[in-house]
Amino acid sequence: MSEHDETIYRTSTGRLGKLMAILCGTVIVGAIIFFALGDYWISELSPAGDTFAGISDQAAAPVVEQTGKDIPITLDFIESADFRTLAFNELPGDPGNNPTINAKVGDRIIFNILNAGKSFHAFGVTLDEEGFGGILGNSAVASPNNPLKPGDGGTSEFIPGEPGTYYYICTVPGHREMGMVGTIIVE
Ligand SMILES: [Cu+2]
Repeated sequence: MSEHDETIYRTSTGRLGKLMAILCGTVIVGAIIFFALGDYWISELSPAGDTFAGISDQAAAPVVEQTGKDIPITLDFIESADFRTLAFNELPGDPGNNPTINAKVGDRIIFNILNAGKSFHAFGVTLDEEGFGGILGNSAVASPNNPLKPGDGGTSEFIPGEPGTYYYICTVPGHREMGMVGTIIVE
């Protein structure tokens, strides 16, 4: 009895060709479907992407009953000579540095923002105690992706809907930590 008395199955060139044709056909058809619908696959962020980008399904904040009071605030982005300290209006230690804003629910705070520095900056109001996300309503002026160039400015407004402590910040990552943050106290 030899070692190889069982039938040994071998494929033929013809069968191998057929296999390759089926595999290639599957890949090509799959690629056509994938690329034809590419816009569908990528036009919406995944739930994880939404979370990362700070997009939520929650309904926009309920319309706030306005008090009719306007609070105009002028804020200039400024930098220390060595660029290590960033601030609004005045450097830390000087009167007028990062002024605290007091408002009541329904007041309209109107921001007049100017980049008086040499770096890029952007503006927004957030409830977050750290970081640069969670910018509320129409409070943003420019954005980290499209910031204010030196000398550029803009306006925005913020109507707080609930009492609490809010923060106005530079939304360029890192700038808040370097000092570009002020408090809005809403009663
Ligand atoms: Cu900044």
